[in-house]
Amino acid sequence: MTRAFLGLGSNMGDRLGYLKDAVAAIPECVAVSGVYETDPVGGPDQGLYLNAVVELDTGRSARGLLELCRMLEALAERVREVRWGPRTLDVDVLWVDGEQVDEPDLVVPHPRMLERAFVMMPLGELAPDLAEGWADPETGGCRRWGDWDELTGGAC
Ligand code: PH2
Ligand code: MG
Ligand code: MG
Repeated sequence: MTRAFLGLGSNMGDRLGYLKDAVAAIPECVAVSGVYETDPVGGPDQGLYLNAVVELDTGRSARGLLELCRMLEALAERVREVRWGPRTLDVDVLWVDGEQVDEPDLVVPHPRMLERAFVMMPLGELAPDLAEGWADPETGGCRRWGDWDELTGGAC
């Protein structure tokens, strides 16, 4: 079994509800970070995101995790329109211990995670080893909303 991390984001509809449903549908979930409310980075004018990171203890490869991410997004009836546009749910493979992938549809570790406070702040709660040395230049638009357990009743 391998330690892996997925990043979750939502900025449409019942944002916390989408995060909750996704976490509940990840069988190998072992921990969830706090939930952060974050300014949108890139893309068109759009609403604030809720972001969180989930830790898994999994037998799936990075490729298998990408399939899980797509399944979770389909559960949230995500419609792909503009790149980096508003979405009910985005789930990205951030990191898989011991695995590196560089393919057209999948790059792991996630190629932009170090630029994104909305990834590194929640990731740092679960994996200080992966966030060590990372410092957000501006603590850019990323506010901790609350603990997962308090907000959701602890589903994971
Ligand atoms: N995801 C993006 C683009 N911009 N901004 C925030 N705050 N949170 C996100 O999850 C996010 C984003 C592309 O996946
Ligand atoms: Mg993303
Ligand atoms: Mg994505």
